[in-house]
Parts: sequence; structure tokens; C-alpha cells
Amino acid sequence: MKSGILRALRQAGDSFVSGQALCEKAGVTRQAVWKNIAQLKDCGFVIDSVPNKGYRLVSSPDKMYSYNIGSRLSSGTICKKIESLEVTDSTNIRAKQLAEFGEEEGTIIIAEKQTAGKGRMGRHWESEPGAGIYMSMVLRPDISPVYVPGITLVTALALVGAIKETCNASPLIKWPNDIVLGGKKICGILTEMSSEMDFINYVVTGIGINANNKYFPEEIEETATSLFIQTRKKTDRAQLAACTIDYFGRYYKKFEKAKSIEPFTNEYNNALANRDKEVKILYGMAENAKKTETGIARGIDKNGALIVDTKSGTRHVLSGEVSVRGLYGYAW
Ligand code: BTX
Repeated sequence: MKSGILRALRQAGDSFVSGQALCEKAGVTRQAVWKNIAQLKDCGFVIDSVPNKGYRLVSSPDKMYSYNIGSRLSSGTICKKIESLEVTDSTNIRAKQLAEFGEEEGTIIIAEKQTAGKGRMGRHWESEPGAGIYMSMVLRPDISPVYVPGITLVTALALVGAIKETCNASPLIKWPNDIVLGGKKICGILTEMSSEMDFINYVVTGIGINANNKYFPEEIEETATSLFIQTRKKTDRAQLAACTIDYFGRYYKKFEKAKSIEPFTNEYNNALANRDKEVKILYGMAENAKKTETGIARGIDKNGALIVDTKSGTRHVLSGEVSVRGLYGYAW
């Protein structure tokens, strides 16, 4: 109900919405509107209430309440439900628990704080409370498990689109699962799946966005950055989260229908930070890579593999096997 009220207020922009109109739009009684408006004000929403005019939304708090995000989603959104948590270990872990119990596609878990945010291969994801966006989506794609890595690639495209639209910045993709701005990492994507040989039980795609972080721990300050550090502007986290969900939904539906990343290869390659740059392929765990090889990254192929021209031939590198580093910095 709060989502419906906020949506009606947002749609009206600077204009007032009468109590009666709010009742009709949100499908609730006058008393329910009054009670929910009071609760929203308690949560930090600034709402003008003027007799005979109605209500007007002045500002929203920087909090990831489900209704703060839900009220900004588009009508065809993939999102069915948002669980908003003050603290959790990892939104991916929580999403996987829910998926195990049959939670439907489109359920989204968002947390203000993660105590055990995860990266790939057991790595840690630094999750400063209240500064970043930490969210995971439960998906049940109708595709073969072999195509699941493509979900990470379309998530990257969604992040590029949403950041461009919301933050007026132009990030690039560091294949396969990072978004970079100013040559440093601002987002990470972690896709996990539970499947049989040829059947997917569920997929969970987790997104971490460094939005309003001002500093990073010493271990990652060379490679990590935030939207705030790069643009000097505070990001409206709820708006960016909603925009990311909607971009993702559109890409994901097309991807599921095509059962391939092929329709997106050009767009992806245009956003690829490593394109035509020298890269180092680290086989196995990046930190303890036993074998490395350098070459020039050319883009992704129709399977989402990175094409790298090396001295000994052209490689099509699959994301599960390797990490890729720029030769001169994190991204290139
Ligand atoms: P990754 O394995 O590619 O990157 C992890 C590495 O990135 C770390 O080892 C560290 O060097 C660096 N790093 C850690 N934290 C940050 C940060 N905040 N910004 C930049 N660099 C960092 C990337 O894995 C996938 C991350 C997904 C995170 C989301 S958050 C919501 C969801 N829940 C969860 O537990 N994980 C996902």
C-alpha cells in the first residue's frame, strides 16, 4: 500500500494529490491513506499535507525500503516482491535460501548492510553499510544451465544502462562481471545457480554497487571506486536500484527468449573496457594463478567467451576458468 501511495505522489511531481485521488489510486480507504502517510513521514519521507489540496512528496530518505524502491519501478517490471533487510550476511545467501523454499522468479532481496558479502570463488565483497547497494534477484530462467553465464553479461549491460541514466556517468564493463569507472571497479556481479544436468532449479544474481562510498579499505583502494568518488554527486540509491532492476528485466527477458547472448554482443563489445587492450589471462584462482598468458582482447563471441589474440593463437576464454587483468592497471 505504501508503494501505491508513493507511486501516485511521485507521478504527480510537484503537484498535490487529493486524499480522494490517493484512495482511488492506491485502492484503499481515506483512513488507511492517512495512517500510511503518517508512517511514511515517520520513516523520513517529507510529505506536505495541505487541507483542501491534499498531499505532495517533497523528498524521500536515502533508505532502501521496499516501498521506496517499489514505487519507482516501471509497470512491466520483473520484480514481484522486494524483501528489504537492515542487515544480513549476504543477500545472495538469503536469496538462495528463499529460492530453495520455492520463492518465485522476480523476488529481490536488498540489504543496507552485509556482514559476509561475497565475491566470486569465495572472495569477500566490501559492503559499507548505507553507502552501497547490495541486492540479489531470484531467477528461474527457461534455458539450459550452459547459458547461465550469459545472465552475468546481461546484468552488466543493465548496470551500464542504469548508471548512465541515473548518474549521468559512462561506465564500462570489465569482462565478465565488473563495471568500471575511471579505470576502477564500481560494481561486481555474482551469479550462482542450483541445477541438474539439463535443468535449472534456480539462479541467484547478486549485484554490489559502490554508490556513495567516500573511502575504501587499504587492500582495495587501488582498484575500487564509487559513483560518489567519480562524479562528486550523491547517488539516489533507491532510484538507481529501481532503474537497475528495470533495465535488467528488459535485457533478461530478451536473453531468455533468444537463449543466447548473441543479440547483445555488439552492445556489450561497445561497452567493453578491455576491447583492443592488452590483457593478462590468469587461469584458476587469480591470486594463485598457476598459468598466465597475455594477449589483446577483441570482444566477446556469441557464447559470451572473451576472444583474446595471443602469440600462440586466438583463445575463446570462458568466464568460469579465468580472471582477466589489464596490463597497466585494473581494467586496462
Ligand atoms: P569478484 O570476485 O570479481 O571481486 C571480489 C574482489 O573485488 C575482492 O577480492 C576485492 O579484491 C575486490 N573488492 C571487494 N569489495 C569491493 C568493492 N566494494 N568494490 C570494489 N572492489 C571490491 C565480484 O566478485 C562480485 C561481487 C558481488 C557482490 C554482491 S553484493 C550483493 C550480493 N550479495 C553478495 O554476497 N554478493 C553479491
